Formats: sequence, C-alpha cells, structure tokens
Amino acid sequence: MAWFRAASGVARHAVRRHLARAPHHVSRPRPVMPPARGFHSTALRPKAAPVPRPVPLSRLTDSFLDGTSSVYLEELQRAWEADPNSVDESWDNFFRNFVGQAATSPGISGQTIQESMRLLLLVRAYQVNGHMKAKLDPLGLEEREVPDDLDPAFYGFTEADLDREFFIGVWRMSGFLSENRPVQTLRSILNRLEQAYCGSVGYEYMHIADREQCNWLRDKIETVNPRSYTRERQEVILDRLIWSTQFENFLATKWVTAKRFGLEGAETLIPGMKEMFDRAADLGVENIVVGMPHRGRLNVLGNVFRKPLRQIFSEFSGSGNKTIDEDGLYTGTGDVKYHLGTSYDRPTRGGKRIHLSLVANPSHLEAVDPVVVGKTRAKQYYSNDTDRTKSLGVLMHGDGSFAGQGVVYETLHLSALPNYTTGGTIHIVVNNQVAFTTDPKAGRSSQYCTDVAKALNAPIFHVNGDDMEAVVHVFELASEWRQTFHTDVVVDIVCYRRFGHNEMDEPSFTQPKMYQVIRNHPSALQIYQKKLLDSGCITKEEIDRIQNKVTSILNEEFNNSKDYVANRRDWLSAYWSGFKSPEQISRIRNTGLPPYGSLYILYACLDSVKPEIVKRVGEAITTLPPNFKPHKVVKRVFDERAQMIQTGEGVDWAVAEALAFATLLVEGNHVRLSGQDVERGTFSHRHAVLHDQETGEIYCPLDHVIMNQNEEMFTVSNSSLSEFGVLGFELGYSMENPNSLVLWEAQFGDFANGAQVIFDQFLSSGESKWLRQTGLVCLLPHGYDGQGPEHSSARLERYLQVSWWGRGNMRRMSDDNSYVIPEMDPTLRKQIQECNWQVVNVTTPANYFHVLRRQIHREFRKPLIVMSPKNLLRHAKCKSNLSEFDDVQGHPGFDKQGTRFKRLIKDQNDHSDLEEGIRRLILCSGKVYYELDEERKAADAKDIAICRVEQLCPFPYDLAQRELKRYPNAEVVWCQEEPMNMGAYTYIFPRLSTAMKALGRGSMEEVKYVGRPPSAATATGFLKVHQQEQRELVQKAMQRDSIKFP
Ligand SMILES: Cc1ncc(C[n+]2csc(CCOP(=O)(O)OP(=O)(O)O)c2C)c(N)n1
Ligand SMILES: [Mg+2]
Repeated sequence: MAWFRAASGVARHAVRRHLARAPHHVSRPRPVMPPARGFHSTALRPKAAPVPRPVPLSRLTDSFLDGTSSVYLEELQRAWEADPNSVDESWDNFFRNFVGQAATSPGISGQTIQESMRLLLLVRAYQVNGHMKAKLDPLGLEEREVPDDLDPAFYGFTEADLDREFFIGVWRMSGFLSENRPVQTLRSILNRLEQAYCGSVGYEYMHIADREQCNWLRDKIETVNPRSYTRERQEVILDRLIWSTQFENFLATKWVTAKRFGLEGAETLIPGMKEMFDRAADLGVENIVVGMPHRGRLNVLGNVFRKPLRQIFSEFSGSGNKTIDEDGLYTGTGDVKYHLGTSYDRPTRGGKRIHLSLVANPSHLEAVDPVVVGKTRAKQYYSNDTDRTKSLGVLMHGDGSFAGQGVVYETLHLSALPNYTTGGTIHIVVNNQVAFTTDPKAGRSSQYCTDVAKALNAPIFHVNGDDMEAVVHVFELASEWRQTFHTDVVVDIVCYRRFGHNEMDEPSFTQPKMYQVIRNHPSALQIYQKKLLDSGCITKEEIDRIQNKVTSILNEEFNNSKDYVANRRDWLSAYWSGFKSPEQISRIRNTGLPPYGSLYILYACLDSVKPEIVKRVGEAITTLPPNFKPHKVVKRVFDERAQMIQTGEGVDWAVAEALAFATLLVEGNHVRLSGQDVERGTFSHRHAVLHDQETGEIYCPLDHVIMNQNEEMFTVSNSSLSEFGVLGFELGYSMENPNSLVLWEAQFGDFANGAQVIFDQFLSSGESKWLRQTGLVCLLPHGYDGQGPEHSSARLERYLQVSWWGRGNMRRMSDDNSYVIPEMDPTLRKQIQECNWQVVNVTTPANYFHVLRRQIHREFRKPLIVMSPKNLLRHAKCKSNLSEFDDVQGHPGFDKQGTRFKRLIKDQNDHSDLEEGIRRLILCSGKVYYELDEERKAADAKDIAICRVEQLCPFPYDLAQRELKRYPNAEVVWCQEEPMNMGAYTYIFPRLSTAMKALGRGSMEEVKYVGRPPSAATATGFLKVHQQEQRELVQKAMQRDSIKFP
C-alpha cells in the first residue's frame, strides 16, 4: 500500500479535478487480457484477482474508480472527516447524506459508509461496463468475459446481502441514482442495473466528457420503464419487418442466381431505419442524405426510399435502360444496381413528409462517407438551416469496413469542425460479425467494431438484431440524441449473415461453426411473430393478412415490371434543372467582366462615380478596416495589391484568384475553398484571412464584397489534415447546387494521392456512372524547382491517364481515342462536355481568373484539375494587366468571341498567320514556359516559337492546328520538365501526332521530346542536380541541331 499512501495527497486533488469534470473513465487500467474482439470467436480469459498494483500517478484516480482499492475509500472518508472541503463536492454531499440519513433510516442498521460507497462503485461499473454483459449476439456465440467489477462479490457483498436494504443516497447524477428512493435492497438494485444495462442493448457512453450528455442518456437508460409499444405501433413494426423479410425472399426465389448482397440476418434494420426517420421527422428533420454499402441496399431502396418495386425488379431482369420521352438520351456507362443512388419524398408515420436522398457509391467501402457529409452540409447552407436540425446525414456501414477503413475516422474527424460540421451524423453498423470470409478476430484490434467513434465522444448503442423492439428503441434514441446534442451517434446492430458474402458464396468453407448455428436459427420475423402471438397482442389471422397483402403486392409489381419503362431519366435534379447533359450542346459564356454593371450590389460603390467593375471589386478585396493591424509583411502585400488594382498593372496570381472569387460572389454565386492551410496559403501567397497582430481578430476581405453578404457565402477554411476525407466532403458539397464554385487545394500536389479513391471512383467517372455532375476544382501545386521528389510533382500524368473524351453521343462514349479529332467548330463543339474532366496547367494570372470563372459561366458542370503554381506565385514575369480581366473590345485577350479562358496561348512575339522562317515550334505547359522564354532571349533564338498548352485535357486540337499551320516549316517539340514517363508527354504525344497527321504533316516520329529522361522518382533530391537538369533541358530545347526522336 505504500505506493498509494505516498501519493494520496496528490490523488485527492486529482479526484477533485476528476469528479468536478464530467465522468470519463475509459482509460482505466484494466487487467491485461487478450483483446475480446468479437462475439462468436472470443476466447475466455482467466478471471483476474482484484489485487492492487502500482499505478502511475497520472492514472491513480482511475484506479480508484475501478473500485479495486477499498483502502482508498477509507482514505477518502478520513480526509472528509478531517476536512470536508478536501474532497469533491459530490463526495461531500454523499458523506453528509449518509451521516444525516442512513444512520437514522429504519431497516438499514449496520450499513457502513464503506458499503455504501462500494455500492456506488458497483452502479458506476454497470454504467461503464454493463454492455459487456449485454446479450448482444443473436447467435449466442459470444464468449466475452464478464468484467470482475460487475460482480457484487468484487465489492465484498455476499448472497446474504441480497435482501438487505442499503442506503444509496440521492445522488446528483440523473437516472437510477436520482430517484427519490434512497433505500433499496441489493437485489432490487442489481435487477435494475441488469435490466437497464445488460439486456438486448449495450450502451457505451461513459467515455463522453460532457456531464449533461451523460445525464441525458442515464435518464433514458435507467429510468425509463421497460419498453412498451402500443398494439398499433407493434402492428406497424411487424408490417415493416414482414416487408423487409419478404422482399429478400421474393428476390431470392425469382432470381435464384443473382447477386444482391441480401439483408437476411439483419432484416430488423428496415423497420429500425423507418422508425428512426419517422422520429427524426417528428423532431424537425426535413431532409436525410444517406450513404450505404452493398449490404441490404436494394431492400433499403425499395422499402425505405420506396423506389418503385417494379423498377427494381425491372433492373434486376436487366432491362432497366429503356426510357421514353427523351431524345439524345445520355445514360453514361451505368453501374451495377446496388451502387445507384436515388431520392424520394416519403410520408412519415407522424403525417409529415421527409426528403430522402441516397448517394450513389462506388464499390470502395466507406468512400461515400465524406461525400454524404459534404452534401448534407451544402443542403444546410442552401436551406439556411443554421442550427442544422433540418438536414441530417445518415451513414450505414459493415462491421469490417467501419473498423478497417481509415476514411471512417477521417470523416468522423470532420464532425465538430465549424466549417464542416453537419450537426451530427447518425451511423448505423450492420454488424453481421464477419467481413466476406474474415472473422472479427482477424479483422480488428479493438473489442467492438465501433470503437473508433469513441474518439469523437459519440454514444454507441449496441443492439441485438433479433430483438425487434430493442432495435426500434435505439434507432429512436439515436434520432433524439442527434436532434438534442447535434453530434454523431452510432447504432451497432449485432446480427448475422444468413448466407455467404453474396448469395452464390459458400460460407461454411470458412465459418463452419457459425453457420451450423445460423442454419437452425429462426429469423427475426419468426421471433417477433412468436413474441406478439405469445403475448396475445396479435392473432395468427392478422399476421396472415399482412403476409398475404405483402405477397400479393410483390407479385403484382413483378408482373408490372415486365413492361416497365422509365418515363423520366434520372438526370440532374432540383437545382440542376436546365443544365445540359453531355450530348446537349451548351454555351460557354465569356468570362471577362463587363466594364460597368450592377454596381449597386457592391458595398464599396455607394458614391456616384461609376468606375470599372473590376476596379471596384479589386478595391473591396484589398481594403482593410481602418483599425485593423495586420502583420507588417501582410500590410505590404495588401499595399502592393491595392497598387496593382489602382495602376491596373502587375496583377499577380493571388489577386487574380481573389478577383475571380469576388466577381463570382457579386454575381450571386457561393464560393467555398477548403484544404490544409488554404487561408494563408501553403506558400504564404493568398492571405485570404488576416490576423490582427494585437487583438488576434481575423478579417477576411472576401466576406465584404457585397452589401449584407451572408457570412458563409464566401467560405475559406483550413481543414483537418486529411485528403480523402476533405476532398470527399467538398465533392459532396459541390454536387448539391451548381451555382457554387467549390475548390479543394492540396498542400502539395503529391498529397492528393491520399484521396486517390475520390479521384478515381467519383471525380473522374461519377458523371458517366451515376449521371451526376460536379464543377469541383482541385488545386494541386506542381512544378520542378528543386524541392526534391516529394514536393515537385502533382502527378499530372495520372490525371491525364484517366482523362478521356468521347465523340458524338453516349454510344461512342467509351472511345478513348487519341487518334480521332472530335468536332471542334465553336458552335457545335461538345468536346469538354463529353470528356470526364478538364486538366489545366495555366501560366498567367488572367488565364487562371478566367478558368475559374468558366466553371460557373456555362450550362454544364465539369471537374477541373489545376496544376497550380509555386514559384510563379511571385515570378516577376507571371503578371497580368487588369485589362485582361475585362470583356472590352481592343483589350488584350478579346477576340471574336470576346474574352475567355485561353486553352492555348500562342507565341508572344507577335507572329503573323504564316511564319515560314520559324525553325522550331515548342509546345509546353506550365512554368517551364518562362524558363524557355528566358533561354530563348539569351540565345537570341528568334526563329523558335513557344506556345503554351494551357488546357491539356481535353486537348485543344483546333488551336494546336492553328499554330501548326502558322509555322509550316517548324520542327515540332514537346518540352516538359517532368521525366519522360511522367508529366503530359504520353498524353500529348498521340494527340499532337493526330493533329499533325490531319494536316498532312509528318508521322508520329515528327513529335520530338525535350525533357527529363524516364525516372522512378519524380525528381532528384539534390538541388544542384536539379538545377543542372533544368538548365540542360531548356538549353536542349534551344539547340541549333534538330532534336532526335523521341
Ligand atoms: C475498400 C474496399 N476493399 C475491399 C473491398 C472488397 N469487399 C467487398 S465487401 C467486403 C467485406 C465487407 O465486410 P463488412 O464491412 O463487414 O460488410 P458485410 O459484407 O459483412 O455486410 C470486402 C472486403 C471493397 N469493396 N472495398
Ligand atoms: Mg460484416
């Protein structure tokens, strides 16, 4: 005991601090034991004796709360007797109560304070660990060791104490201990605890730091009478369970060999979800955005979303592509039935309507999580749902995926961030205790598959999936929690998978024992029917009536499915009406600013002068409040910016970007930029948010562009350090409303591969698979300036590799044909619409401004990948004049179509339409242009022309050919700074050859390459080597001799 006594003074303080805060005891040291990870496969652990053991000081209070040290209690009592102020107020209350009441209460003679205190520890042990004893596994295979601290003997109680009455005080907490029944027998106390914590629901909530939240839950858990649903309610629940069960049976009999990833073994999910949605609607929810994996998806679509059953059946029969009333139908490449999204207005039990959207998802488990959350947040923005109670995100998970996929944490981690929160997501885990063929013991290191959510202080309700009413109860509780506390909550339905991973799989290869039990296990429906029949609530005839009704509707819908013809294509919806699909010709408007316009909306324009819009916007974004004290360097930056606007010269990258944002805001669009450190900018160039150096207050000039600007209309936000989660979030956000410019910026372009799934599965292919557009912009810093292999390349080649364009209509969309030139006539061109995304490597601030504005100024949306610059941010030559931003005839950039983004920038040497004396035409992209131009000047190589391909994808065939014609005798060179196996070379090469061939100009070998040789790493780690390589490549581009192929 010496360890304890020596530390007892410190411990007392710790106890005071600990108890003064909310209860959180998850870090209590436990006896070392093999992790109990699952239910059916967990080995028994030997019972550990409650022997006090050395504990680090920092954890001493926790060891007390384990109840392992009765000495500690004596110590506490002695301390209180010596000085009541030396213990926490709650213990002070306890001792006072005990001394005042227990001693005088009849029938409890002989009870010591120690006994009373141990009783409290027992109650607390149930609150913390009761779930370990809950009957969660429908298969009864769980072999979890009941923790010692749930055993009364652990506290010195024996059989003889069961009917003794104990004083337990009227505690300050809610729930069981707050009832005005301070005297109870040990037996009744234990019964209450068992009933509350060890039935079909296991509650995990004692890790939550907030006392109010814990008390709210304790009230619900401990003091609610055993659940009782009215007969009417039970009939509704039964009806829903019959639908859920029969739906799967029906599919199984009609399509015996089809994969459907059925819900058998987890059928109670459907009534549970429906009850949850009903309850959420009662509590004010109007929109629910759902993301879910394969398991049970069809059942959810049919029974929860009410997607017409005939349509589901028709799709099952493989005839889901027929539509009427549409010409020029775009169906994309489509996707398998268990990935498709949908939306539906659903009437609720309480007589309301709720809008449900199921987001389409790829096969990649959990990848849809951040997308759903981002979409939910956007819904909240557009419906002015400032308290976030009207739109709710619901995510469903498998047990294996929830525990294993990192994006789960990356999404949870966004949940409380001011610019990402949605006021709580409800998570549902369909925990069938297996992942494909993998047992939990091989699939996770934690006890529960939901443990990751504890890091977020989310309550977790584990429920036995065979107990229908318990499932309904926790689903309702989850809705109530979310609408009360606006944070995440998890429902873990512990169930089983009746068949294999899919219906064709043989589960007994790998889980023979589990499946022996499953084979003889009654369905949840059989169990619930029996319960209702036994209790006399419902008759056999009534059950038969429901069963027959459901069977006959299913048959009817099946018959109708044979002639089912979709009468409306599921194309862009809601805010997207009027937007064009890839085969409908659409206009791209000019992106230059009109010289004058609706100035009245500009806050800075209340005087009578009418200067150019671009100048007024420019002033708004460079003016700081008079008393604001920025850092002196930032002050200088802003002075320089003001100068740029005033003189109209030398506009840099950051100002061009701010002008694009500001002008879009003036036009009424929402602009949102998020990513790591985007407020300042990784390279200290943006300074979108300024910090007063004295007060620490912040000021964001772009929040003050128009009068009474909505706080969120311009959002720039540093994000959590996650690529997958944050890019997914922004993608979901961008899909809600087309009138928003949503941008995600990577810290360096390299890091975007942490979000590769979002690029591959959603951004590059979502439109084609699921008919959903997005105009999301990804800014990926890229450029070789000697920073080494990890900070040079954004992996441009990857974005070009998954780029494609298809010609004509959808029937030829899969032609990724770099050898055929599509229609390039400006009035007929659909090249961008038909490609999956745009990839640009822009070299001037003005062109950056226009490419951002172009995203909004057209009748379709298309993702934009920007290789964004690093050293061009401050490059002396990388500047534009303000006249390049407007749409004024005679100003640079204005051509016969007006001012627009330039897909290709021709040589700057004022060449005529035919320059026969030019011996070499160098095509390049990005910042290497400036180095080539400088070298050309140094070499006085006037006979070399340099053109910049600003838009790599889709390839500007028309403009490339225009330049080829201009220089009929020139050797054609592609120059890049990336190694040959990277960068744009392999993308450009066939396209440039095609463009040349169409002009009758040479063979493939006529496209010469200048750049780094192939390499494994993206760049050298040695600055000197980099400099030499860079020097050599620009010199080679200027060499007198012709360049050898390739
Ligand atoms: C990211 C990813 N990795 C692997 C797979 C292949 N896969 C499909 S389902 C599955 C098992 C999922 O188990 P669980 O999450 O428990 O869901 P269940 O199928 O049991 O409902 C696996 C590994 C996948 N779809 N996505
Ligand atoms: Mg599973």
